Amino acid sequence: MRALQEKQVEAFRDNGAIVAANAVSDDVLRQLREVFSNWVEESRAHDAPYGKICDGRPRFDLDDDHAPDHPSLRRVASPTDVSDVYAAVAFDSPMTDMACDLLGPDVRFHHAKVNSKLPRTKTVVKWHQDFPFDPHSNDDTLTALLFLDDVTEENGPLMIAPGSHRGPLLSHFQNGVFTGAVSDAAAAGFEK
Ligand SMILES: O=C(O)CCC(=O)C(=O)O
Repeated sequence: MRALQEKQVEAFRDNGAIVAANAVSDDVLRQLREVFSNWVEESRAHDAPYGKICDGRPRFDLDDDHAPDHPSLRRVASPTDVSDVYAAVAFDSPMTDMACDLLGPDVRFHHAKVNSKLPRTKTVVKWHQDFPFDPHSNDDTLTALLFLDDVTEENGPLMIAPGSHRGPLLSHFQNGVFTGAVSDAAAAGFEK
């Protein structure tokens, strides 16, 4: 059975993104939030990024305003490796079915992460395109972003630039260094 309606699939093709409800059950959402809260609590005991994923990078990434009484855990890399519920959501959930409707039926999981913008922390995610982070030989790829909290204009909502999936691919380098963000001029174009 399909998880998305045809008009949602068409909207995805036209705009490059859709918002879809009920990607996980209420109980699974509660479990995801609980696991994440535990990671935030654990982060209070650390003063530098910690843990390790398979390529050697830290699993738990702290922003530079992190302190024991002000946790600023901004990213958890590969949560699917260390949490059964995060793995279940990635591999077998309504969200997975939605990804299959958009790309499938044959799909391959690439990676997962948790981005967080905790209250009163410095964390920002700058305008970027995902493709340059994980170049592929074709563009049959997508990012499924599951919101664990209600999203408001005040708590760091994700923004997208509809239609930008049609290109061009923009440089994420400045002075020869990969910055993970497009130039200020390109970002201003996205915000129009
Ligand atoms: O959390 C955000 O604001 C953006 C997330 C995103 O674009 C990403 O993780 O690639």
